Amino acid sequence: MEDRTYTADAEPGDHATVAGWAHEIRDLGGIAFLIVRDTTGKIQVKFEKEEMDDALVETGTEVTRESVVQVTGAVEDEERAPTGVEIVPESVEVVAPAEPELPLDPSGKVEAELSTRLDNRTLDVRREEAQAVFAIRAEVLRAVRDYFRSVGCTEINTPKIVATGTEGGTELFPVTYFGREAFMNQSPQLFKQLMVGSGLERVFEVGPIFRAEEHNTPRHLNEATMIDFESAFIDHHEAMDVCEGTLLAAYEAVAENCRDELETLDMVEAFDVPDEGFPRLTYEEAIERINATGELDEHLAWGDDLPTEGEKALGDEVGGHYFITDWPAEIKPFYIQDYDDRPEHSKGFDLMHPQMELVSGGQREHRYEELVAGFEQQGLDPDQFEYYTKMFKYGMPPHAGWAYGVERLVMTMLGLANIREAVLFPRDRQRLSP
Ligand code: ATP
Ligand code: AMO
Repeated sequence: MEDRTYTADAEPGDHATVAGWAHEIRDLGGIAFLIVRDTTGKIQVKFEKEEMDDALVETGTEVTRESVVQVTGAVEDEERAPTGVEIVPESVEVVAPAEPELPLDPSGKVEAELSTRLDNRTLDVRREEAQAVFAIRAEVLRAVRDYFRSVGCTEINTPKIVATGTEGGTELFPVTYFGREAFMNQSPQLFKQLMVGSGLERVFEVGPIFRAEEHNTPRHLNEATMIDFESAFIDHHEAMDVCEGTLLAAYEAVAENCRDELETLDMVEAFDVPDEGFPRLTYEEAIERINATGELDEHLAWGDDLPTEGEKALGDEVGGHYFITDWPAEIKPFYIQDYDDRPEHSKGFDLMHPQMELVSGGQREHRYEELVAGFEQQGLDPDQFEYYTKMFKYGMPPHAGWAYGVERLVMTMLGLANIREAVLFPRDRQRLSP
């Protein structure tokens, strides 16, 4: 609409046309108000019944809530109006009517179940709180891209229909690909590694990943968005530096550019940009400290994966983000490099938020013979991965990288109780539409 003014830009003295949703109608007898809401905010439209055309008053005051309306009139100062200005209308048009019964209340006054909200996501994201979450998610991705640019990365896009898994064989969604077996990608892992061996050297990708995990938890999705980073000529310690830098860049951008959204979410006080220099605990230190908390029924032994309660107990103790390094080689994937002088220890790391894991990463095995041997140790057939391994014969530099789950980053940043709050159209075991 060429001549449309956003509600936030309407200034006293303007003759303006605003368009948006009928948020609320207050009829006080001789005077009535229609509140029009658009993406920038709300504005009051005043109907003085005695002084205005009956048809105009009727259209403006009998419109159903959440109908799309367009109002043209004079913008005036009005102290008593919620935003200090109001429109005295000359015309009101109902552009798209809404049925009187709504599946949920977009003003947020009446709370709806999460499943009702997700079934009606369009109406749900008319709520200010939901809009704020997705505005912040967008700001996180913007900041992350800027940060990657500042450290010399090229953005890439890799295939989502693939021939092999990377993160363990059981969690793949199969697809039929012209009669051949194929899968939805679990991670861009192998492709991003192939690109550090190319002329690009240092790459990142923001894209979807698919995991047929049977989990039904508040922090797992079957389709998630990952931020993947991979760079030639760095080791796992330098990869952790970039990993921390990415998180700080995202938090700083939100603190600086999303004040209104944080206010809407009542997060202004609670939102802290973490301090630099996240602690780096070895896996061994981590299990010792978890055992010392006494929170687990059984003591963890070397080689055990960390159970959720263990992660939480340690998270409570550390009280902020921290890395766990030097994981047992046998619980990290084939592409992670082990220490030559203690091969049972890997150069894999995780970045933890006190509540959950946010990132996995590590130094990669770039030596062809060792890589192929690693497949065999994990019971995988190296022939199936030939498209990947063969490029390690033609000059593959040492490299390292990691991946964040975007939804977990946003969820932990905003203290959301369920990861589904951080994705527009979540895919979980029950939900395939919308
Ligand atoms: P007016 O300023 O139009 O003469 P009023 O004092 O005669 O207002 P009513 O017309 O009966 O009162 O309005 C009812 C209520 O609406 C009052 O509580 C009044 O303060 C409030 N009100 C009137 N105009 C506005 C406005 N433009 N914005 C917000 N509230 C208003
Ligand atoms: P990993 O499997 O640990 O590592 O995944 C990286 C991060 O992605 C997020 N994530 C998920 N989020 C929601 N639902 C899921 N089902 C889900 N699965 C993963 C988590 C997790 O920490 N290739 C390696 C990364 C690397 O080494 O570069 C990988 O995929 O936040």
